[in-house]
Amino acid sequence: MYNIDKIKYSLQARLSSKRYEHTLGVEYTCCALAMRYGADMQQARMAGLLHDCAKHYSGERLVEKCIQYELSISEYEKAFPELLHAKVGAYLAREKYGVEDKEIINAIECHTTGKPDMTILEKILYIADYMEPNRDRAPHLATIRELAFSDLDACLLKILSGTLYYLKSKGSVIDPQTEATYEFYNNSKAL
Ligand code: DGI
Ligand code: FE
Ligand code: FE
Repeated sequence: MYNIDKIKYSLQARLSSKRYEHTLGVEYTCCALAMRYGADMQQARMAGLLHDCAKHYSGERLVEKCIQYELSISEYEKAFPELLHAKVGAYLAREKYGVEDKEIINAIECHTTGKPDMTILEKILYIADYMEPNRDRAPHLATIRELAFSDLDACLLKILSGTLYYLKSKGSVIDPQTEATYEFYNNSKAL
C-alpha cells in the first residue's frame, strides 16, 4: 500500500502551490473518471497524484536528470525539454515514490503527448490533466468535461485537435507522438 499522505507532503514541499492544487485536481478527476468507467480508482488516483512530480524542474535540469538517470532524449525533446517532465516524472514515481505498478508508470510517461491506442488508465490521466477543476483557460472546457463522462475517445480527440491547433498557432515544435496520437484517434473515430 502507498502512503498517500507522505506522497502528498513531499509533493507539496516541492511543487508551487498552484501546481500542487492542479495535482490534487487531477487526482480527484482521475478518481471520478475511474468510477465512471469501472477502472481501478486507487491506481487512477496515484497516477493523477504523481503525474507532474517532476514539473518543478527547468528544461535544463530535466535534460541533466535524463543524462543522470540514463533516460533517452529525442530530437523533439531536445528542442522542447519541458516535455521531459513526463519521462522524468515516471522515473521518479518508480524510483523515489516506490510505484511498482507499470500501468501507472506508463500513464505518467505519456501524459503530455498521449500515445496511439492508450489504455483506459492512460486516457483517464490524459483527459483529467486537461480538464481538472482548476483549469480555466483551455478552449471548449465545458464540452470536454461533458464528453469525458460519455465518450472517452471523442473527448481525447477534441483535446488533441485543440492542442495541435494551439501549438501550431504558437509556431511550437510538435512532438511526433502528439501528432501520431491525434492521427490514431482521428482515424479510429468512424470505426
Ligand atoms: O504539465 P501540465 O501543464 O499539467 O500539462 P501537460 O503535461 O499536458 O503539458 C502541457 C503542455 O505541453 C502544453 O503547453 C502543451 C504542451 N505540449 C503537448 N504536446 C506537445 C506540447 N508542446 C510541444 N512543444 N510539442 C508537443 O507535441
Ligand atoms: Fe504534465
Ligand atoms: Fe498536469
